[in-house]
Parts: sequence; structure tokens; C-alpha cells
Amino acid sequence: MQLSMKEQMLHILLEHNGEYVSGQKISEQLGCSRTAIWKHISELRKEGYELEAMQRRGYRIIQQPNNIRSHNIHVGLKTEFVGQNIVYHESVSSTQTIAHQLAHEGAEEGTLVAADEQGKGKGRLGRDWHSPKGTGVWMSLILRPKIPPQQAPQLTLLAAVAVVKGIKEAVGLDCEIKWPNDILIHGKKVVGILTELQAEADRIQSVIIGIGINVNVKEFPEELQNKATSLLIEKSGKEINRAALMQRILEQTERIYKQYLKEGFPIIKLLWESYAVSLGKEIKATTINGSFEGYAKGITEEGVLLIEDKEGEIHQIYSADIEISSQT
Ligand code: BTX
Repeated sequence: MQLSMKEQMLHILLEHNGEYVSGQKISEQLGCSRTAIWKHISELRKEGYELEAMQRRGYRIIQQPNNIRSHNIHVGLKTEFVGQNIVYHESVSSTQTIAHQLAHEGAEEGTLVAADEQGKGKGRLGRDWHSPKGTGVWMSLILRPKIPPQQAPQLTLLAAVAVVKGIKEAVGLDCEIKWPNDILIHGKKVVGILTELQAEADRIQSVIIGIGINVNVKEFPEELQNKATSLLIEKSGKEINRAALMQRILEQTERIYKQYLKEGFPIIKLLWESYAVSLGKEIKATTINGSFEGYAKGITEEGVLLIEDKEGEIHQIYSADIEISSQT
């Protein structure tokens, strides 16, 4: 997608990394008037950019706001299509609902819906996802892979790998994955992933991958205090730039997704297994049909979990909540 004039100007200022760029240089590069530059500078200031204007020297950027407006993500995002079309809202009920609607209306692959706050963030099985204002990454990505619907669980695992790698790159923290969709740090959930489909019997029309990351959340409601954490908490209170984190995750997603479309699931499976905490352990799986205990043997080529019960029978688990019952 083409950068707007304002985005191009921001790009030039960011490229100069806090150094001055003359008004003349900007107007030559963008082919616009000095008045237009000044107008964009004022708009960026209103959005929270700290910019300095100095006679004879030009303009420089002092600080970026920690917001996730679309151009803040767009400028500096090195992808071909993932996140190139961004729909940003300050406050929504759920980014999933909006992404579903857009996918239904034919939104292009890679379209991203992001919000600063969700009033009714969705987890799996009708559960809620706590999404407070301005402190998280609450986003839904539309993909359109040409794969049969039964392979869709693979995309949850693909997204989990991309998020773990993106967090490592942007923030330097190591995460673990608990099948199928929990990303943990020190045993507490820092990211949740919800994959939903629009599909016919034999064909996927779109996959909506919802990713919720507790980034700068300082405190959780009482019921989550023992099981949730945030990147800020794990970084001892250091505030994290959400747009930069999103960029790294979107780049990793595109890279791994392209590899997946070309070479299939095996490489993703290997990567996923290297981050998995639930494999090779005694676990308790709670499904909609009840719960049972067994040994987590591994995942299949479809991304389905295999559990061996005490009688040696192998069960294929498509969807469940997992508790690790021993550290074997
Ligand atoms: P899940 O069903 O695996 O997890 C939901 C459960 O996790 C809740 O029942 C609660 O116990 C706990 N929980 C709720 N909020 C949080 C939180 N912020 N941090 C840690 N634990 C929490 C996981 O479902 C899938 C979540 C996807 C969220 C994204 S956000 C963007 C997109 N839009 C949307 O509405 N959902 C997705």
C-alpha cells in the first residue's frame, strides 16, 4: 500500500534518527510545499509526536508516541502484504468481529484490524479476553490460505511461533507455548491466540487470527492475577513500544506464513516443538466432552495434540485446555 504524504514525511524523519532534516530537503523529496510540511508537522504533534522545528536547520523527531495508529505501524513495517492494510479503531467491542465483517466483504489477505481497547475481547469457547485501554496489542489478521479446513489448527501454531519470535526480537524475552494457543512467561499467560474460520466444506475462505498481548499492563483484575503476566512486568516495569512490537510480529508472521505455503507444516512443527512446554509430560486435558489425564506424546502433521492414556490408548485432541500435572 502507498504511504500517504504524512507517512512519507514521518518515514524521512525516522530515518534520520533524531538528526535535523531541512525543510527544503523534505519538500524536494516529497514534491510538496513548505506549508504542506508545516501542516503535517502540526498533525503529527497532535498525535503525540514530539518534533522540534529549528530555523535554518529544519525538523527532527525527539520522541514517538506509544500508540498504535495505523501509520505508526505502517512506517517501518517491512512486509509485502501482512499488515499493509491496517484498520485502526480507538475502542471496539472485539477486533475479531470487525475482521470477520471485513473478510466477508472481501478484504485483501494481510488486512489487520487493531484497537487500543476492546470492550468485549473474545477468548475461546465464549470466554472473555481482558483488553484494557492503551496497554496491549489487540489485533486480528485476515489470511486466505488455500488449504483444507482441517489443516486450520496449523495456523494457530504458526501464529504462536511468529509471536514468540517477534517478542524475542522486539523485547528480548523468551516465551514458551502451551498447546494450542497459550504463550507463557514463567508459567503465566502473556499472549492468547484465537483462530476463527470462514469456510465451506472443503475450502477455507479466510482465517481470522486474533492475537492479544499484555504489553504494558501493570495490574490485572484479581481473577487473573495468578495466571496472567505482561511484557512490562517481566521487564521489571520497562515500558514497551507497542507499534515496534507489532511490526516485528507481523514481519515474522509473513516470513513463516510464506515458508508454510511453500514447504508445508513440517518446519513450523519443528519450530513449535522447540518452544512447547506441554509435550513429553503428564497432562490433564479438559475438552467440551469432559477431562482426562495422560501423556502428551506430540502433535500430528495437522497440529492436533496426541495424548496416550493409562491404558495405552492414543487420543487426538482438537481443542482443550491443558494443565501440566507433573514436571516429568
Ligand atoms: P482462551 O479461551 O484460551 O483464554 C481466555 C481465558 O484466559 C479467560 O477465561 C481468562 O481466564 C484468561 N484471560 C482473560 N484475559 C486475559 C489476559 N489479558 N491475559 C491473560 N489471561 C487472560 C485466548 O482464549 C484467546 C484470546 C485472544 C484475544 C485476541 S485480542 C484480539 C482478538 N480480538 C478478540 O476479541 N480476541 C482476540
